[in-house]
Amino acid sequence: MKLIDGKKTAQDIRAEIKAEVASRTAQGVRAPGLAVILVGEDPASQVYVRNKERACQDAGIRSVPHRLPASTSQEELMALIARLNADESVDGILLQLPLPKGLDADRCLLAIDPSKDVDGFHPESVGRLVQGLPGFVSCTPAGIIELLSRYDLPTEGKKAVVIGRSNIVGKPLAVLLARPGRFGNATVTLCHSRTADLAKECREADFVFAAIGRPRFVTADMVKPGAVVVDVGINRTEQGLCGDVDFEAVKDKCSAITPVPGGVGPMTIAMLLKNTLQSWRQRLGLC
Ligand code: L34
Repeated sequence: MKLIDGKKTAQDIRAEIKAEVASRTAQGVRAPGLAVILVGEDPASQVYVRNKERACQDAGIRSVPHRLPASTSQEELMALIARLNADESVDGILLQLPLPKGLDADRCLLAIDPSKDVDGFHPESVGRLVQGLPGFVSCTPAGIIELLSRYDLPTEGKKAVVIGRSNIVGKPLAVLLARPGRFGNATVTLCHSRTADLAKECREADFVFAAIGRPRFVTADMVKPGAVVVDVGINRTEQGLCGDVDFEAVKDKCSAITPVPGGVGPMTIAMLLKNTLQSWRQRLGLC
């Protein structure tokens, strides 16, 4: 079994980004800017946002935090987004999800300028992804494809099962896996809570992507020997952080697997920096 080290791969990518930012800023180009909006006090979101801000700083990306109370109104949030859209020094706008009750995430995401949509959640970005047009791809699915590519685990011609149909992970990941290319061209099955026989679908898969949000949901009997298993779950249990895959049981059956923590999570952050870098290049005409 090969352990797919997302933490190490993310560090490599962050170093590449840092080098590019350093060489451009040394020539007098302004640093990339990412606005990070966090509404309320969700403890997991606070951890992720802190990790994102630290990664930005480290890479020479100016991160501008906007921490708002859970009592923030929809109109206040819309006004902030409008202000960030108009701010020339902001290349990317990140609205950390989920939002507190009473706020309409879809309305907010629709208000973000698609040219600053480094999270890839705007309907225009999603539409572009589905149509195979250039645009921002959401960070978690993009990070997964990047891992497959850097570990040379091609999906072309293989059967891929994605478990979970969220807008953030499952749906865009299924689209990416079906795109042309060596790390696409898979025959994709998108499974969810109404799938008739999920264990059977998984057992037939060469690649399993678990994004359900249920601790140790994927068990050894669901995995074909030699399959590649990617665990997208981050579940907080009494025994600490745990993925959607029963790692200890599955690790000896598969050919490669991502751990939790240290797998897909750090890649999500690396891809956010990469999207911010891409936006900065496009906005400043550095290509
Ligand atoms: N807007 N909302 C927006 N964009 C995103 O891309 C996200 N996501 C998801 C939740 N909401 C979002 C994230 O940032 C999940 N997510 C995320 C980011 C980072 C990590 C996990 C999820 C991460 O750093 N994971 C570490 C462990 C961190 C911990 O201790 O909890 C890991 O090694 O997996």
